[in-house]
Amino acid sequence: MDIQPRLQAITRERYQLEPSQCDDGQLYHALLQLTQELCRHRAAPQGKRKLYYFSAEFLMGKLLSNNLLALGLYDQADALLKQWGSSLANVEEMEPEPSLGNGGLGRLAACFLDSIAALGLSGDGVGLNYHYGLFRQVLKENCQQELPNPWIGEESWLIPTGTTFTVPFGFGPMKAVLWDIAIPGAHTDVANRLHLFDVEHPAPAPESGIDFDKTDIAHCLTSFLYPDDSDEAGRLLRVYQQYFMVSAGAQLILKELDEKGIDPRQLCEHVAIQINDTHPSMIIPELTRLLLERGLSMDEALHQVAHACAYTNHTILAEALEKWPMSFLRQVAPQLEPILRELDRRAKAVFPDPRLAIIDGHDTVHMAHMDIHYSYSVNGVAALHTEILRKAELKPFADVYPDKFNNKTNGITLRRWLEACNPRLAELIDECVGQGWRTDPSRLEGLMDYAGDGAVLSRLLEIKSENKIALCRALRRRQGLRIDHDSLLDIQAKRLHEYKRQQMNALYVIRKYLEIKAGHLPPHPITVIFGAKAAPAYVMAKRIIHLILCLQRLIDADPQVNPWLHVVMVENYNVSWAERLIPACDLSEQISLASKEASGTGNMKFMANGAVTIGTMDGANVEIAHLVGQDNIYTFGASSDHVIGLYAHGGYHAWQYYERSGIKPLVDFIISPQLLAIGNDADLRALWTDMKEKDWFMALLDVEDYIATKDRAVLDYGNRSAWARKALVNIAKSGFFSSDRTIAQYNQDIWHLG
Ligand code: 26V
Repeated sequence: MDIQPRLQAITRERYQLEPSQCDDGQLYHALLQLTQELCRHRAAPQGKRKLYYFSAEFLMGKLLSNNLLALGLYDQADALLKQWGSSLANVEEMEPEPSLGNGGLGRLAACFLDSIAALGLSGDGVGLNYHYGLFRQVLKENCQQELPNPWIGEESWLIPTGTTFTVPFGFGPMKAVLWDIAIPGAHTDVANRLHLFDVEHPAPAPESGIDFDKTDIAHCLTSFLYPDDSDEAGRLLRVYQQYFMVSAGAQLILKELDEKGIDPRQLCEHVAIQINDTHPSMIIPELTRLLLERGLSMDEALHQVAHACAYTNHTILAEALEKWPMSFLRQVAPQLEPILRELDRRAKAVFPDPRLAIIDGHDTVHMAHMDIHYSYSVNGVAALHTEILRKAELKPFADVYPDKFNNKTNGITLRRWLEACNPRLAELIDECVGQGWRTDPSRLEGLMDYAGDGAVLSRLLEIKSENKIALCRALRRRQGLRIDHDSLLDIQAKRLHEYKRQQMNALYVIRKYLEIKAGHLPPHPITVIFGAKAAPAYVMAKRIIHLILCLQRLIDADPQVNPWLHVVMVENYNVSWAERLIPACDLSEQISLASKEASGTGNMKFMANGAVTIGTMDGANVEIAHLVGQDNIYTFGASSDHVIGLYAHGGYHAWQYYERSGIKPLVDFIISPQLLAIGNDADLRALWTDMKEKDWFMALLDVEDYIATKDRAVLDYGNRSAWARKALVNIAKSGFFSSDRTIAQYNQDIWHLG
């Protein structure tokens, strides 16, 4: 299809200008309109069963390039824009990034929508339309500050549907307004939808910061994703958000069934509901309630619900396994209480073991327990994670429901995370193995034939180098930083959490700093880059950011050190930053405490872009290591079994490790005069104390092994052709981590969409 005439007509109509006279903002809006028109003409996929993927987060990233790629118009649009004096890259700068997610779980949901559509499966997302998103991170005075992140302009990807539902809150009914985002499938002619529910009259952005009236449910329910839940009003608001999403979503499901003329007594034959972590769990009692209203008996309703719902667990961190006091639920949705009590009564009648209870002795409702009893599938997100769920975290459940438990190792869409973000690498792959990998990622394996091909390996290094230059340019433009693009780029980009151990990486930086000051230079310059947001109420995470920023300052100002070492904290790490960082990365940091990272998905993105991983045997790192082999990954650290044993027996004492001669000077440097001169005394001291006395995620247990392993990687990096070979093997083996494979497995084992 030739899009030039329509684009021309749009710019004439909108601006009375030819495309070549338009600025990038005008071109962006013209392309947005065109893309929306083309998506509108796409039909929904057909199937006996339709999937509803319920998630509190969909971390979509910018949509223009992705949608053009799916429509098969990417190259044509780019060529036209170049002809008109711009480019897709420039025009894309005009697009605000939708801010509907937080980290891995939300980005996974977005990759899944992309793959579901690309496989031509009938499946829509259901979530909330947050106006100010997570938050926008600003780095000021060596600290993170939070600002609203508005992304919905006059025109956006949101399509008004005219559909509304009434959500029956305890305080009275509230209207839920449905907006849609089209999800066109690549290599198909169908499109699914992301359904986002919103309040009728959203509140304006807070004047400063992200504080707002958490009790003003009617206007603020969709203001922010994960409002600060350190107080009761914040926690209640989260329950309001969750019930709003599932009540409106359940009504949407029943409306669509009605429109197809299907009796709700056959719901489970026509509907699959994937519950993405526990945030949407109230879909179970809510759908049950609505089916009872439609005349089904409790037995009939529960049969339908339990054969429609499937639950994915994304974390084993206890604090993220949600449980709500019944008093909260009663306040938000009193009509759920009798249903929840009945669900609990029935579960207890069959399984009296109190560990399996939905409602415990304190009248607290355990959402994951409800999900497991009333779903037909429970899955973990990587082989190790599922094994830990089965053998430890959820063992009592796996013992009574062995057949419900299954693994679905996460995946990423290579369309965004390779084709779009690293087009030169994609072209090189085309030249080697043909274009078939774009629809069948297992063909990336064909690259293994080039592991000894000097010409291909040097092309690979050239492409990496170009991507590094582009990243350094972006860092200079956006943050005024001067980074040596020839240095080894070592990147840790993910949410900030103690279990992910950015603090351990900071200890490596301190070690290098001290070595350089003592005259021991590394074999080549190293740049350690962090991208991370800390949850606003997570004090320790903010202190780790503070430490990193203080180190950045210290090193930047030291001419003895900065030719050899840099530390960079990227401001406001988001999908767009990830798309620049990942193609430029040499060494990918995946250093969580073994057993704590359910899967990780950044690890897969870095690998597919030819970064070599340094990582613990945790989450999907285990599968990566297995695929690429020990020569092509740097693994270190205690095993998950060992770590689980330490927690079980209280066998870890940070101070024993702190006293070691290789560790103490690094930890003590946190409160050195140099750092105290830059940073905040109380914060650095609190971090120091925590690290040597508590260190809940055992950074000191692994830090020596980590430093030795990383030093080995840094040394190996000097052998450029051997390093390029490692990169090539990583790319070749990354096909397994395509979310198309993951979704095909979900469909085959769980959804059966037909
Ligand atoms: C839970 C909570 C609860 C307290 C308030 C804030 C908050 C925010 C997020 C969550 C859920 C986090 C779960 C999550 O993101 N898990 C990640 O899921 C990825 C996709 O499966 C996986 O790759 C990561 O390893 C896992 O951490």
